[in-house]
Amino acid sequence: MKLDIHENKPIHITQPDLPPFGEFTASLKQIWGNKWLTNSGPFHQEFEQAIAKYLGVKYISVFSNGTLALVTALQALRITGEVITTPFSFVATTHSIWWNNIKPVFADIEPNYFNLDPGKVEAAITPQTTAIMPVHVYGNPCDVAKLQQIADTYGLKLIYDAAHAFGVKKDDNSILNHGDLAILSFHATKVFNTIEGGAIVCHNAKMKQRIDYLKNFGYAGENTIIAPGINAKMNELQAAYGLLQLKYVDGHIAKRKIISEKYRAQLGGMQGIRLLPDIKAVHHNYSYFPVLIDSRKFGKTRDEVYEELKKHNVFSRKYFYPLISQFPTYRGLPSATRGNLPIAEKVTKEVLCLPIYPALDLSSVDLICGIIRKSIS
Ligand code: T4K
Repeated sequence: MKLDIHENKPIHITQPDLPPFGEFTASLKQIWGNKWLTNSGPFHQEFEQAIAKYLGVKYISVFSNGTLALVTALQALRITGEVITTPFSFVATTHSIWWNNIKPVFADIEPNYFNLDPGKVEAAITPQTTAIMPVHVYGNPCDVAKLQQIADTYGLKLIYDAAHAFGVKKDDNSILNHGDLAILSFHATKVFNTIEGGAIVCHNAKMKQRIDYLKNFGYAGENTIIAPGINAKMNELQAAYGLLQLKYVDGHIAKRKIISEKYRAQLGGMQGIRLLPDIKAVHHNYSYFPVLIDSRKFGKTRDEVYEELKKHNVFSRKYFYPLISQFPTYRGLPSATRGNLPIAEKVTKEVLCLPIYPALDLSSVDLICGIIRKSIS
């Protein structure tokens, strides 16, 4: 196989999907006419309604980004003390806890899909625990039933970081309907993007109103501030762009599925390479394509494969390495002690996410798999 087709054109882990330029300029024309740029304008309102319908959720409040949505979710539920969370995520998950002056407590992940292990969550509960913040890593659903059972038993709130889980359904029900709140990210690198953006999904109108107040400085009417809110509003340009994206996202997910199947066909069964199987009852979004490389069986380490791909201008990513608990900011926490999170510590050394995005052509997938195969020959 020829391995040099892309020598001059890098293949990144992802590439954002953009709506047709002409459609966006038409929206911009309207915004220029409205002279309404932010603070819950007409596009913002229309987008919230449209996206709630698309996702199959009752209430949603859109944000300027996912991190501020996480920070605000903890405020909305008045979380204090300790929050049990996963070390195997993007660092924003734990940062949102820290920014609220709450102590993050790391619990280990389960070995199949790398989500928080409910048994380990239960073992980490103390009198200071007030909430659990799991992540649906790579869009694969957590064990929502068990986590809810633990939350109910111990009187804890459950806030899902669903940044990777746009459009994911389990048994035909949006995964976002689980927990007290679920948070989305619409960052450029996500399945659905509004350039930057995010959202909180909630289950009743009162909670939506509280979240809407909090993202707008705590304003409840012209002269009333009900809490020390923040500025986390999505602007009209992002909302208009998001409305257009909704028309195309199903097609984008369908293309991702084809790419994922191509990777599976090429890499499945390769000695030392483990893939995460799709789950039957789940409508996946194919947001990431993680592989685990067992160096003893494969003959090369994850880092060697990463470097080999890089030599060919293919930029895979080690999502998530290092673990959040291994960063200097958090490694002093008792729950971050080495040996306390054995599964996460193993997975973080073996995992590599391969490029996946709708515009990635199948010949590039062949190329990437060819480089991986050739790295051991
Ligand atoms: N919770 C979880 C579980 C998350 O994964 C994230 C974000 C959050 C919370 C926070 O949500 P936000 O506040 O971000 O809404 C990226 C993203 O910046 C981050 O949003 C994402 N998770 C994380 C997993 O990945 P980086 O540092 O890897 O991104 P970057 O800039 O290196 O981009 C990756 C590649 O994508 C580039 O090499 C090329 C391509 N790219 C990127 C951008 C931004 C493009 O082609 N065009 C672009 O505009 O963090």
